[in-house]
Amino acid sequence: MQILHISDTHLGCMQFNLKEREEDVYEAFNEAIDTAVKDRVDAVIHAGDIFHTPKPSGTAMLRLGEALKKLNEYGIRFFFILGEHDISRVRDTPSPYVFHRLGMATYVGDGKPHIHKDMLLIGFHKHKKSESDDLRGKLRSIINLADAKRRVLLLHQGLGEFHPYANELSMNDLPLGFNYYAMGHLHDHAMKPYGDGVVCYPGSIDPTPGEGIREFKKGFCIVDLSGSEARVDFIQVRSSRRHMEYVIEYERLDDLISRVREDVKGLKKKPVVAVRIKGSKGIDSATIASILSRLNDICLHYRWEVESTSKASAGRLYDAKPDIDKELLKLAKDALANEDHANLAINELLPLLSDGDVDGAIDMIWKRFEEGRSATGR
Ligand SMILES: [Mn+2]
Repeated sequence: MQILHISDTHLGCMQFNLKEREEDVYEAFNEAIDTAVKDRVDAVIHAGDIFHTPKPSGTAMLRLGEALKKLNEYGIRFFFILGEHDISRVRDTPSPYVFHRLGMATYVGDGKPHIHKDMLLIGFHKHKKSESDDLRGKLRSIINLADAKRRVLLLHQGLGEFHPYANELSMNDLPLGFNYYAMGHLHDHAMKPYGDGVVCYPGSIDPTPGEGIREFKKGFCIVDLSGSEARVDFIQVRSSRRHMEYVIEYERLDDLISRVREDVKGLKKKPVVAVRIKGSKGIDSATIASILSRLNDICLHYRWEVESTSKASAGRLYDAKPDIDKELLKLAKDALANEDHANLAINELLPLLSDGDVDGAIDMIWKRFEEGRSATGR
């Protein structure tokens, strides 16, 4: 029994608003699907954040549909749960669920046991941090793992042991008795042994906007469940567009162009480049912009920032900003003088609007308005 575990594909995601970056994501996804076919795996399991937004573009829907069609042709079943990016905050059929309804894939985020060959799959869709207690209860109530030989649990949650700021659950909240804990949500690949099994995040398949520009290794996992222990192979995506980081003194900025030119030799795709310029005085932005404009022919995209030599650089975080969220909510409460309105603004509207989902935000306001109207009996 061999499965391909993938997560956080964010189909339709377009880093820097560039069409090329959207294509990179599809290319990475297709690599995973081609590997599933080539290795004749018994199933593909997706641990959530299939699409980048709850209302994906037609192209993103089509690319998933094409992948599922191919898997179906080879008799490989696709099982999935939903991540927060897949779930609309208004009542609507989640986009990936369409493929479940059409019989092309199987949704397993309902907490019920699903049997596939000699494997038992149980999954839960993403639960918000405020629903963690509810999810813990559901996880505790998983008993009687039937006589299935292989047992796999799918979750789209942050575990504190893997990321201190994304601690929706701790590993101890996971029920024992599974051979493999197929995780999604964290975008860096990582795994740890737990009980008689392995807890594994494959990570995102390509950098998403929140991840910034940094060197990376992206991929998916081939998991062999034939033996008593799960054997996990992380397969790196080969088509990834390189992200390159350069740190350079302001005075030596001229040298950078030839250095980058040398480094991009042999690359199939023009890279994305981040330049961190060090220096303390006499820094002129116009000079920097003019020198770096020569990167335009050799890079797809570049960004630069001046790093004051006296200041420590801030860490990069994504999918995890509990303190900022809390602070925003507090400011909104102060400004609106109404806790309900502040919650609506920060927890419901802001996530929709920051994804550019204006229709979703309008739907949300209508829904609230109608709920309010029925509550007052009018
Ligand atoms: Mn994600």
